[in-house]
Amino acid sequence: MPDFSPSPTPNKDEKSLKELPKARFWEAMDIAQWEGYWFEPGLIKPAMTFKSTFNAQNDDVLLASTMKTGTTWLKSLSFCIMQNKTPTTNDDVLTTENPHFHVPTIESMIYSTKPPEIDPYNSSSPRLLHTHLPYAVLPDSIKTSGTKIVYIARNPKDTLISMWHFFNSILKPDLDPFPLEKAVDCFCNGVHQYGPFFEHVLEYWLESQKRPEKILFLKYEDLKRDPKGEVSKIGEFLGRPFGGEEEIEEILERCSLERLKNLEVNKNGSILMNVPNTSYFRKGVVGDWKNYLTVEMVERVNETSRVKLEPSGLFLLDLLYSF
Ligand code: PAP
Repeated sequence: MPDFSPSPTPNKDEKSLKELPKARFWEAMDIAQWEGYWFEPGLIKPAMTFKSTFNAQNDDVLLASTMKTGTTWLKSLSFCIMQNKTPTTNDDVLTTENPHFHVPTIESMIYSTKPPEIDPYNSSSPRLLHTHLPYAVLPDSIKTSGTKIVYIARNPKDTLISMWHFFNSILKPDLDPFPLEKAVDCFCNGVHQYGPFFEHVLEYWLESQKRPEKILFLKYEDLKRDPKGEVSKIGEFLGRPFGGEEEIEEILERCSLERLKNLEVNKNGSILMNVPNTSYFRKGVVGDWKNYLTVEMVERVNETSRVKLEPSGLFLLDLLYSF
């Protein structure tokens, strides 16, 4: 892995990092804006290094998502699919480590509590990797090689509620939750980790429309509605079609929220600094936003989504439920 520690004589990138626009997320966390997106500042140097040095190969697979849209599920499913076998109980590696260990998120590896299963910069292909970075800053080698990208998006209201629970538990465990009205505001203005959400999903969506053989664009709600159909689609896309329905059922069971949540390895410890493994697994339902958002909040998020996504043919609102 490249060295991300500050150099004694700051280089151009390090100097320019200091000049990036800054904001305070939820009055609790500093974030900085790079290439139009907001990040916890420690992620920006690894993101720059990834962009400028990563050498993708034709058979690499990159999973991509913004936060809280189903990353952990997609990592688990893709990991099992890429293993290309039906593991017996004894060699089911999902029981040995959290999915984020098996499929590292490239830019946040510096915060790993132990080195992830593979070093993206030094292991040979095919590599199964993940990033939360927007499409625009992906390395050119990923865009121009045969590397396949699988992106997962989610209803913005459920994403927001998932994010609200997550950051409340991480940033404010002993305090009252951050006011939801303000959280809606930050979300719609795009001032949050890996935000703006809407531009993030739109970039991948547009690219997937241009190059469907390169980017598979999934929706969390479709995976919930038709898990077998969607998992079969992932297998086909990755060149690892399933032999039969039982194989798909087995993988779905292996990667189910209930099962993963109750594995010892996910009930304890932390794969990334300050983030308990338990926090990746909550309810995993569609439409939980109804339990939290007021009519005004719903209208604000819906309107943002309608204006920003729907003219491009991307519909993420209430695919299974209506308000
Ligand atoms: P991340 O961005 O921190 O990696 P991510 O995995 O994208 O988080 O999203 C977490 C959401 O996925 C949680 O949703 P919730 O807050 O609405 O409940 C989590 O419960 C859900 N999730 C995690 N694992 C699974 C799974 N195996 N099946 C379905 N949903 C899951």
